[in-house]
Amino acid sequence: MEHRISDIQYCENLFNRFYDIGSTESGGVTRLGYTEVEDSMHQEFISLGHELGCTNYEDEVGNTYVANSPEDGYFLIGSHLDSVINGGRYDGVAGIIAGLMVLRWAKEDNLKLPIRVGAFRCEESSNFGCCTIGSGLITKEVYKQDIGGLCAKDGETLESVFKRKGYSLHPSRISGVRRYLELHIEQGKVLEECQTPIGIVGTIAGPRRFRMYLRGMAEHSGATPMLMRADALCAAAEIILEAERVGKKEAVYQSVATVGVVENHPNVLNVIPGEVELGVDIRGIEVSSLNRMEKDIRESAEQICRRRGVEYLDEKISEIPPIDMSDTVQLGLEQAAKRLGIMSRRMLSGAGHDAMSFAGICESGMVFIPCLKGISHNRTEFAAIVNICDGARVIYEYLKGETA
Ligand code: HGY
Ligand code: MN
Ligand code: MN
Repeated sequence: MEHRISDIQYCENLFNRFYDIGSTESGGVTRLGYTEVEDSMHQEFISLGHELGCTNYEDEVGNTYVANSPEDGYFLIGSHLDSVINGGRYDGVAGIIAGLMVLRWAKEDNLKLPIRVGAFRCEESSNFGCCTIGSGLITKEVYKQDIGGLCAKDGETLESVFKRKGYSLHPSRISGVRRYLELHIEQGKVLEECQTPIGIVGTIAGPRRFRMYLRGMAEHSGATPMLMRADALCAAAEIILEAERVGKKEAVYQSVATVGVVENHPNVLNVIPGEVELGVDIRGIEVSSLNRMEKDIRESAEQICRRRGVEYLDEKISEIPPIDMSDTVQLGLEQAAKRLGIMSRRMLSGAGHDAMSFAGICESGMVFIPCLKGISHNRTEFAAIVNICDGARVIYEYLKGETA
């Protein structure tokens, strides 16, 4: 789709206003949830909203909203401004930029539609091990249990962060949301490979996460014979490969399994690893496949540790089921793309998103745009400004259709 130069320039300006925040030496960004860096992103978001003549407010868990009207029954365009460690600059940010572009077009066209853009805190599991904390708490859809005990990378508990910032772990549920819409980079290769500018998400794969605790025996690496060891890291190595094997077995159901966290203690050259913590992330769109993976990985881990004389303990830290987006919204977005002459395709999301939190309280939909080679959660993540404009236009066209 052809875009006005002014729209391309505005989109670039928005991207550049966030660009430097949380920059790392290796060229990526680290903007962990519920940290001062994420606060800076939210401050920039508020300034950009004010420049559009919008108001802003913060909810009880620190999510920030920019609104063109105080009216209830509003359309909420959301995403997040936190990132993984040394991640890219488009994951989440592209969705917030799209929301601001929609607000600007609605203002230009004097469109009488209450629209709010929401930046949800701590969407990534990188800081507290759990994802979509801001949107999951405010919708009361994800975290029914108390998550105050979750520990950030720096050791502070979520409860302590909330106390310090005056937030509540038990907020009133968000209200007045008529539809939830989110634009996001695909974080996969499908759109790029099939040269389609717009993806319309049908189902978001459900993420389940576990911590595994392995306790062997820390001993002298030189004086302890090979057959007399309880090496926790060797047990972990077997478990990691087993998780990969199980994930590959279930790949036919679009499931995946990853061990993304390995904490080895004491992690020094001349001591046999005594204790290891693993973080396991499995995803899938079929609950039966998720259940098989969970069972297989945990049972195998227990057997591996028993055989090696290593104590084993695990705990599930989060489980969100596969979530379907609204059929009506999917159709509406598809028709909007068609009216604009932009090619679109229905697709799945392997990654989790704040839209998971909203699907249970209002009709929700997601628009994907391509990212270079499907790379994400990596400093080389890249999406073209014109693709962000395409996606934002589809959302705006959908909203205009809602006024008819
Ligand atoms: O991990 C995810 O699925 C997302 O990037 N939060
Ligand atoms: Mn992400
Ligand atoms: Mn994201």
